[in-house]
Amino acid sequence: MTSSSVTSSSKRIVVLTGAGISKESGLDTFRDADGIWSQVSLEEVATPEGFRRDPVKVQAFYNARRRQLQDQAVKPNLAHRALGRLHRALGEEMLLVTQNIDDLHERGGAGPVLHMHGELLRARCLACRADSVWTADIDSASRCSRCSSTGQLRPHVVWFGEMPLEMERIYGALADCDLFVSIGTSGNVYPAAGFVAEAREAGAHTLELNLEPSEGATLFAEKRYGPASELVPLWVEEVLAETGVAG
Ligand code: BJW
Repeated sequence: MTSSSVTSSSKRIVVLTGAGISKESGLDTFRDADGIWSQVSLEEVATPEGFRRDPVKVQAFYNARRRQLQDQAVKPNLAHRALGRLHRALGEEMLLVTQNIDDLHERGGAGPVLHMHGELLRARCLACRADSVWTADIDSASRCSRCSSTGQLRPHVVWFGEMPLEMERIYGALADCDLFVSIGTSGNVYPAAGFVAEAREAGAHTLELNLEPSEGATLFAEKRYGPASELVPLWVEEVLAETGVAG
């Protein structure tokens, strides 16, 4: 990260977000009582083995979520918008890492966003390995826009047992940050659940913003609990006031 865009009191910030930040936009979380894993089996829809066993079922699961994401009713909420404002103000001093595959951070004004578990609006070709923008359903007749193979597209998402994206860049930023903030994630899924320990090791202040204490709550130096749409805008105001950067 460079220090060109902020004042001398600036901090290098890594923000990690999870499904909780998109809950108030109408997207289900995974592990809450009414969450996605209470409706479908994780092993069947979020593993490479599940995809090999029943690709039609897995494509249907992601096709439905892709359609829902593009529904007019699903919009960035106040938390996404506040992070967008912060990201624009801090520029490269802030790395926004999300486990979410939705595009609500981008629509809320943030960017570039590091989607460590992939993106719902992209498809990956098993033949040429390229990923490209994909907003329609994927089925056995879908054709790769790069190599023209048919029936080779899968959702561009990271399933259990697969390597999350851009890990080197994330660990580099964690080793070099002054502040690590985790928002709306239960801390059940690694490697993301281990980021707080990396940031502590680097001497960073650590803050959890979540509806309730996460699995790793005791590792955070500071914690605030409540809905993201309330906590995040307040925290962003504090950071902008501290750094003296106009939001
Ligand atoms: C609100 C709110 C509101 C509600 N406001 N908050 C140790 C080290 C390394 C790996 C492992 C390890 N132990 C085990 C593993 C393997 C495995 C793993 O973690 N398993 C666990 C179950 C134990 N991990 C993997 O396989 C990963 N790959 C991997 O590890 O590669 C090797 C590697 C090793 C070492 C270094 C680097 C790599 C891949 C994980 C892939 C996860 N994929 C999914 C699905 C795909 C995308 C999709 O379909 O959407 O990603 S699973 C699912 O969980 C999804 C999410 O991104 C992820 C995290 O969930 P999240 O966001 O935390 O959601 P919830 O529902 O759990 O929590 C929501 C929270 O919000 C709750 O706390 C609520 O209270 C809160 N909330 N409303 C604020 N309004």
